[in-house]
Amino acid sequence: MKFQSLTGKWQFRQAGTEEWLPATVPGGVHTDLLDLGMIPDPFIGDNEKKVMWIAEQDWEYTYTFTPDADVLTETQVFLVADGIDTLAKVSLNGMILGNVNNQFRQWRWDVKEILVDGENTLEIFFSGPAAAAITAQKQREMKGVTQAIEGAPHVRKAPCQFGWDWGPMLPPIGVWQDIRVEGFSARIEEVHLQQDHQGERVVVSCEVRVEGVMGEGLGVEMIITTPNGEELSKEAKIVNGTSNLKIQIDDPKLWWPNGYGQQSLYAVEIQLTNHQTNQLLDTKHYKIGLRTIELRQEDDEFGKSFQFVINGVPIFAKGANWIPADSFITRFLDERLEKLIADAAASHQNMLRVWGGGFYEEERFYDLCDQYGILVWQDFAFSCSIYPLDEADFHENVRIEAEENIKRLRHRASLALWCGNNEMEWGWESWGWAKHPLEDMIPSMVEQFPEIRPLVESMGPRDVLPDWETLQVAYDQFFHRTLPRWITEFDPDTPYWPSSPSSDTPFHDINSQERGDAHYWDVWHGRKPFTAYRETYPRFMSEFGFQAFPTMETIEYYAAPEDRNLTSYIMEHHQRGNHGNGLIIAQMTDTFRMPKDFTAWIYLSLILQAEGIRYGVEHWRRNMHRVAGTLYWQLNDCWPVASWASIDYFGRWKALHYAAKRFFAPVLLSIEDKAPVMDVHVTSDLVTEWGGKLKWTLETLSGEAVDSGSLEVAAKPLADTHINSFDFGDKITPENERDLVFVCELRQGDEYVSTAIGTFVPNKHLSLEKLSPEVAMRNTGAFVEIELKANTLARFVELKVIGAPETVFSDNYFDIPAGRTATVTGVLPEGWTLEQVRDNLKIYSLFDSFS
Ligand code: BMA
Repeated sequence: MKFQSLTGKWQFRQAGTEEWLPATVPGGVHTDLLDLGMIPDPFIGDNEKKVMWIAEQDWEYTYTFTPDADVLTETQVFLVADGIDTLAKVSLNGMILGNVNNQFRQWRWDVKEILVDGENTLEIFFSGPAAAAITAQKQREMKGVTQAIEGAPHVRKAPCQFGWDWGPMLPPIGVWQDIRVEGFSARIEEVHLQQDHQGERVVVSCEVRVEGVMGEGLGVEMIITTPNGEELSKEAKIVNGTSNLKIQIDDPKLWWPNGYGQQSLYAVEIQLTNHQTNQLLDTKHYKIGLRTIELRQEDDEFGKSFQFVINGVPIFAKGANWIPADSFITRFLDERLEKLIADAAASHQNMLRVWGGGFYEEERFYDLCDQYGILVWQDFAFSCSIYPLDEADFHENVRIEAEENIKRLRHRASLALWCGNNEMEWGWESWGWAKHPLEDMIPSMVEQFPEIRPLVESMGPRDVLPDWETLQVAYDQFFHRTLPRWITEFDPDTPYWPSSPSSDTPFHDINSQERGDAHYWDVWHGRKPFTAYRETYPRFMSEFGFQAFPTMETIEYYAAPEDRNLTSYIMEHHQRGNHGNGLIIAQMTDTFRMPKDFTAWIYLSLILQAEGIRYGVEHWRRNMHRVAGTLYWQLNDCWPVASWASIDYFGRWKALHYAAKRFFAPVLLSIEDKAPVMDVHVTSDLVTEWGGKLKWTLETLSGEAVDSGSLEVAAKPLADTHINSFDFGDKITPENERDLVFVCELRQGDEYVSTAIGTFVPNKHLSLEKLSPEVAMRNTGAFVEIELKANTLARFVELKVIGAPETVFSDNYFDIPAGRTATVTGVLPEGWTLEQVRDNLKIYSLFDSFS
């Protein structure tokens, strides 16, 4: 195979204008205009509004090139685009190759007869996606999310790019992935790698499909390189364009999710050779991990389980939901992507859900997930909307999209689940997309009982689409029959789930506590207290979340000093959730005292989010015999904004991410606080028993023990162990409850493991005092080690190096009980000395937020 890349320096212009301007491919209009300094940074202030016109306009891109002689002389020559975003007409030398209309598909055109020896001109005419969506919506109304440009469901493009409750309305436009010319006589069209685990060995099989000129001597070879560099290979002939090969691997090194073992990967190379001419025609490279996967759904005392089982080990899924990492993904550097995945792994996450409102991720994303042991729950790209699945063209477009992406990703070690969509079965069940069966009776009931008229009128006008029944039938057909059939056909080894959330009992009880997965939003959208999490026992919690502002340095990026007030126009512009800032404020006052200034507001919002999610996760982990996973909403952001993310757009850890590192730890110490009773648990994700010691004290905030003791801990493997129930009913009184806390410290031998604190009143009522820590700092190679000894109970201690906001510490926003010493490490900022860190270290704790 001969390749000629067509990426690099192109030209572009707004349709109807004269002048061509320099462009970059892969890339897009927004980033090209930004590079030219022709638009302001859309992420600052309300600049988004000033650049929204871009997606309403049409744009032209052009590239002139001379084909390489060896490409041109091949018998087959194709122009291949891995991704075009989204609505475009592609022409070569004035000949139209085709109209494209799907961001998620690859496009291939035979250009053998069109390419000339000499200069060729490729032109791509893009139609504005916002304009197209709005026009299509006028012809046929679909339902979508309120924070998005109308009509988005008509366009096969990442739904959130049109706007979301955390994302700007800036749909990108451009060639967003590789584009090239391919010349070949025959090529590998398709490879299907499968594995059969037979006790002490694994047989890897490979089905190869070849396209092009089928000569006599065509052969294929599979070469597997084991993690320790050994090569195994097998050859076979191509017959009728296909071939099947098998290689047996003895003593396989299994691939495990993060926390359960190594992520051993085997390199697989497939070579297509013409043995008559001794010519290597094409090669493909893959990395596979040897593992079995099962989504175990067995009847049990609670209903039906929903448990991922890898290599026979039931996994408690710990993770988050993943959204596109940048509104303009083509500029997102590999290093930044790796940092996000590494940060997920560093907080003991083992699963990310590639949520259906984004796009099927790029290869680099899955490479990282394979490498870091992050299982991928992969949604198809449908979210919170009604799509025109009854339209033949739309359906066919989606069919090709699904087939291509299933085939592209099915060999991945990290791929754990195919899921039909995000929250659409929920929409049909309870968001008023479908009419209630009794609804047609309402007019006659009003006639009969006039007194109910005000009630009926207060419910507002009916909002169903005129053709909702057809659309619901199309939904049912697609997600419950068609798509699962395609999965069985193309990837029978990966489980399928119709929607998230779902109980797999179509349109019925979709957020059930008995079966399937659940999304629980009553704490955020419903304004219930964090304690409400403890009333839920889903079989798998695939979404729940609580917002916080991004870190202060990130706010400083988008909000000028005069805008740094929670309800200012700019702070509300960078908040897309309905009443978002109000919900934060309300929940905050249940837990904390009124913040004294803007810095305190931001700090409190961060620790509030961390506390809320901790509260939920600890409860579900304690109930791991019933709940098999929690994925909080959401890991990351696509622009700087107030959101549910634990890592903000610039990659800075919010308090939640540090909390995740603690509450997802393989051995978790937690307190189920039901003041005055404190139940202590140790939950373990280890496969062997864990032994340690628990030291507990009931003490004053300044550290005088009222009661204390210690207990041996034997934590059962892959289970929760209830250590003890402490009833302090006889010790806690209205007079002392604000000055007493229950402190648990877990150790293994000499090694400190963790601390948990239970309070008898909300944090806001604790009689906290100012922390004046003794601070000691040391340099250990590239690291700085900080020791803090607390004079009084310090809650949610925040460490910051002013001027180096990217510094990640081994822990942060942690508690230090009085008299104890906390030790944390961080990477010394590049070019900094220990002295500089000392001078710029800011220590802040809960007390400082109100006093
Ligand atoms: C769920 C998600 C997203 C949304 C989030 C926060 O509904 O699937 O659609 O951003 O909650 O509201």
